[in-house]
Amino acid sequence: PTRSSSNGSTEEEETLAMVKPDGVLGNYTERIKNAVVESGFSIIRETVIQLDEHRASTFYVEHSSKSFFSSLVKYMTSGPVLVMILKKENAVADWRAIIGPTDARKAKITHPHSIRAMCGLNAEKNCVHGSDSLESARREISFFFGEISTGEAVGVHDEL
Ligand code: IDP
Repeated sequence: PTRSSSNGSTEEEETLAMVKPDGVLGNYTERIKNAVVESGFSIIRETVIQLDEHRASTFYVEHSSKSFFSSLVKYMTSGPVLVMILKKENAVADWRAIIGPTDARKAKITHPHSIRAMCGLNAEKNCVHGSDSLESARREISFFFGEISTGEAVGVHDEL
């Protein structure tokens, strides 16, 4: 539900989106950014970075006991990633809906118009990330961008 603040404007939300290494290396970045903008998100900040093993492991620490963890870390460090803060009403849930289910093979069947159906390969190499809750979004935004996340600048570009 849309909440209204006292001045009558709708409250917007921020989420963390990432084009994973297979997405960047497969040249899907522009298509994904087009989908972002066409879906009504503002890109508040963006940066291209190369994750190292420690940083990738920390980002996915909740999966550290899973059998696929070492493979996941290897995948996430296999090339650069594009990290973006996306902003709009209901950003967290809407971005999750647009990227589709985790397993890109299933996405191709059940959500053929999703981003993971477009550029993902399987349950691991699924080309994009989206925060799964507002709490995760806050944690992930500060993980990549520090505490100063609520800027108004659009398209700030600080690629490494
Ligand atoms: P999500 O990215 O859709 O939120 P999570 O369950 O949080 O999915 O998993 C994080 C990431 O770990 C996935 O995006 C995918 O890259 C990888 N992953 C998840 N499940 C599997 C699996 O069963 N095998 C291999 N990799 C997986």
